Amino acid sequence: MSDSEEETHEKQLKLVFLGDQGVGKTSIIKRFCYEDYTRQYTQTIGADFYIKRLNLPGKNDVTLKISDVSGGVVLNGPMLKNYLYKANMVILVYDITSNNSFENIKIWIRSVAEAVENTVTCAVFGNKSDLEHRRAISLLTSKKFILDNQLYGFLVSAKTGESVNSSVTELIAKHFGISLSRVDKEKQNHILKAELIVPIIEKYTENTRFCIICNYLGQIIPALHSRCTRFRFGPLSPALIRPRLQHVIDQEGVKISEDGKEALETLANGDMRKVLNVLQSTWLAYKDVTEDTVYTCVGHPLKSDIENIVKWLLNDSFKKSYKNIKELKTIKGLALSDILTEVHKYVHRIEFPFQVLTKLLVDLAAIESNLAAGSNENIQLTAFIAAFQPAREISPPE
Ligand SMILES: Nc1nc2c(ncn2[C@@H]2O[C@H](COP(=O)(O)OP(=O)(O)OP(=O)(O)O)[C@@H](O)[C@H]2O)c(=O)[nH]1
Ligand SMILES: [Mg+2]
Repeated sequence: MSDSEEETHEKQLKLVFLGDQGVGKTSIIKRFCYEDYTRQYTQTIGADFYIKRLNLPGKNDVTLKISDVSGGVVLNGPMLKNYLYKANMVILVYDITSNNSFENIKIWIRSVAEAVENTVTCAVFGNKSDLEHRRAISLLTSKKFILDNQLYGFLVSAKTGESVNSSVTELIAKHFGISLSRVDKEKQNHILKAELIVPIIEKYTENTRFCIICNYLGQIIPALHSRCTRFRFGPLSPALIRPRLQHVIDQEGVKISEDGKEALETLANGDMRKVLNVLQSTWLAYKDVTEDTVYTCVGHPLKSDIENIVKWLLNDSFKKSYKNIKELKTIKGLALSDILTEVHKYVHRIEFPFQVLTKLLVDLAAIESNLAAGSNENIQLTAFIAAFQPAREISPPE
């Protein structure tokens, strides 16, 4: 191969992020790809996919295909195998303030070993290093675990951005046998501050118009706001999503039912990327896209699941409701937050006395807020069942 061919040679790498729910996988990826961070927890449904190009020393351009797999993925199911298909590297993430998430890394490692056919490089990221005062896993314990299992280990914070870029870049460089100098490593942790953009805009204002594409407008400093005209792009309406979805279905020859299309639109909430991601995942797993397979694929409760849950909540004893819901959650890999969202919609269709309904809605809102803050799912499940007790006592419906 000539030098010039070597220079233009593109490297590719598939990188998969795994770990318990809420440990910060999506946050790390967004920090790495977009220098973006939000405190709001939005659970990943199924998996999201990202592409990032990385320029490594020696004119080595790497295209990273990053899969962000939901912590709720069923460990022994076909989906994990699909997401890990042809993966080169797996980053297992735990939250340094959660002992459970660290303990579960062992289970994730076992599941990866069972799911992959090729060899993959595994690394472990201890996330939320900014919460050092709440650390639950000692440095010694994590170091020993990394050494015993011959893994790469890093401590990062998606919130502050500490070590996120440098750790991922170091891993990729190691994978391709490229060595990074100290200057290369420092470059990775560079964060472009809004304060730095203002002087640049002012310097070239005579002959240049700048266009800033961003999320979270509220985080842009006022000095930049005042120099900009704002255009907002909200979620797409179903009328815009449907023709594009149909186009993809026709081109790819996907077998899909009408309720399958509706399920995709409902789950995506106006995000076309989600529509296509979920379509692709469902088709890969089931080859037949229907409402049931879409919801099963992303671990979202089916309508019949919600009907059963409400029936248990309103008719069965506390103990039986808990047992049934817990079993359903485990078997189908459902998240309580998804169950709560769907039950909340369902509750509006039941005729409760006004005071009972308002109390129930306030209680459900409190549980939702607790879950978003990352509280214990089991405790919230008991609170969820308890919230329905007054409703049962006053008007036990059919
Ligand atoms: N303090 C702190 N909070 C973080 C950090 N990274 C993520 N979080 C918060 O943790 C919560 C969960 O983060 P996500 O990135 O959505 O978690 P995830 O692992 O993708 O969760 P699933 O999609 O459910 O599997 C969010 O509220 C984040 O703001 C961090 O480095 N420090
Ligand atoms: Mg996520």
